[in-house]
Amino acid sequence: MHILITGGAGFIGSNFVKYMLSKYPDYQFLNVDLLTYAGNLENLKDVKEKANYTFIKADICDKAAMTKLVREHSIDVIINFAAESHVDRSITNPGAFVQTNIVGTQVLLDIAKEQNITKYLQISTDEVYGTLGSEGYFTEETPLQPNSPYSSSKAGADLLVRAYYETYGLNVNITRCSNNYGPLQFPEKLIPLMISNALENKPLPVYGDGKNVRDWLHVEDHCSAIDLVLHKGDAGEVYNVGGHNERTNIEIVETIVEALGASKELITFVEDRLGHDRRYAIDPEKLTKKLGWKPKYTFETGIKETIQWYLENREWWERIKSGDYMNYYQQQYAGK
Ligand code: NAD
Ligand code: TDX
Repeated sequence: MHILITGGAGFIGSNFVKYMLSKYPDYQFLNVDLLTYAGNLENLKDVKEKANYTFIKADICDKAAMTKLVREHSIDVIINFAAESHVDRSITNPGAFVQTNIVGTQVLLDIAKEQNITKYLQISTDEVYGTLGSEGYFTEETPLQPNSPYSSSKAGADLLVRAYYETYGLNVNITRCSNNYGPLQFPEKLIPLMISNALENKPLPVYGDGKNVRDWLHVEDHCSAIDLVLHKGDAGEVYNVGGHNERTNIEIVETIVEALGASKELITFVEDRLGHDRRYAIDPEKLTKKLGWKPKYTFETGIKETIQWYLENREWWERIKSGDYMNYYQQQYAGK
């Protein structure tokens, strides 16, 4: 297989590139990433010399550039991770989300159709389903009711993927996973933000009452799910990915504080996120029963290993936090 991975310098994409390179030495991988604030080639320094791996900087919205790359590298599969991914940023700047997440997906779908791509795999999110009350789970049949500009743009992309299957018969799959955590996650997201702030003895900003629930998935378990869908997914199907690890945000923050021996006094309740979804929880039965997926991590083992990774890779996140990210960070938390 000749696989195009877009957004492969980001958190999940770079974990996936490494996972696939070690599992499939006979496949060819082309990683295309625009290297926005979230893209970091340092994530891939261990694999950059591999003969079956190429990185090229490009924008998925640039049809001419992307078509040329797909042709030159004889691509037969596209896996689209590239996105603007942070909900808080989508609240302050929705335009960038519409551009990359919707227009970028449509450009890739057109290329897939025109260049006879054999499989197009869209990496989506459980956030397209909206929010749950205290009971129930998202299944693949749950209606799409996205609430943030981010999740709306991901839902828009999912609908285009569906349309290219129904209208043109393109062989597509969509995966919708819950919140990922693990090594190489950009420290604007809850878990790496809390770990790194605790290590720097900085306040730990918890939105609202801290009782919003997220369903946590280790990034390596997400990678194994994508691998299965890539090889065994039925055409046109959606697969939810989640490991039944629901936790309130305050539980997560307290777990981190305890593991690091940090002071509980750092926990600071701040103004809530606008339109903050209350609870996400995935029913992964289709993936487990039909494709035989089984997560390797429990939340307890995964969070322990993840905290250890951030302890051992302090320079990685310190470099990010001291750069451009600081401007955004100061703006985001100003007055909170
Ligand atoms: P990320 O923000 O860490 O990485 C996104 C990558 O896409 C970056 O490397 C960035 O440079 C690249 N990119 C952005 N715009 C681009 C463009 N126009 N052209 C090419 N590359 C571009 O995000 P992530 O957390 O790794 O998420 C990856 C995918 O998984 C996204 O589609 C996201 O919606 C989805 N997802 C993430 C989570 C999560 O918990 N992180 C959960 C569910 C779904
Ligand atoms: O400082 C914070 N304080 C806080 O209480 C931050 C950054 C977050 N939170 C809360 C908001 C959420 O309830 O923690 C929860 C998790 O927040 P994020 O890490 O921003 O993730 P979330 O908004 O749930 O979205 C993530 O999961 C689904 C990813 O960023 C998305 O890309 C993915 O689709």
